[in-house]
Amino acid sequence: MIMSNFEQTLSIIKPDAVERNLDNEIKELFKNKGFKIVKEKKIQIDKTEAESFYKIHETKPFYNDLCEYLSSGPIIVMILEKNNAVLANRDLMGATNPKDAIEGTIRKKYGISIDKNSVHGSDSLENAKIEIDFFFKD
Ligand code: IDP
Ligand code: MG
Repeated sequence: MIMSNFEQTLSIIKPDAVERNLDNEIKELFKNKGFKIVKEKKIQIDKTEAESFYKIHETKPFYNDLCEYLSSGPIIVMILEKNNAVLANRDLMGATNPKDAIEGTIRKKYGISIDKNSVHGSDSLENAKIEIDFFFKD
């Protein structure tokens, strides 16, 4: 029996990548890996929205900088869909710190530093649903 595990996950192309006009290249990497971009929009969020989005990190020392950063410029938020999308996206993104990211990953290719690491991706199916709702609930 073929097990199918079709999922949706939330991806964000972060300000450092949008600023360098890397959005189309990054979208191509997703498409080449078999992701369908179901919805996408280019937006800029304010700091309060960033604080809400990253609430799980509110006790971390980098929380304030992280929220300042995510709200510092335009971002592209996308719903990505494919089999095992959550894990497949985490694999394609690479390690949080681009220094630790392996060859072939987005963060290895484009990440500048641990904070300017070019992309966000949901870390679980449960959080994917919450994050998709956060940006696309209408
Ligand atoms: P992830 O983006 O790989 O899921 P998380 O641990 O969820 O990593 O952290 C969210 C974001 O916070 C990271 O993408 C990164 O931009 C930033 N971040 C994580 N750890 C640090 C740190 O130690 N210093 C500065 N920024 C960090
Ligand atoms: Mg995370």
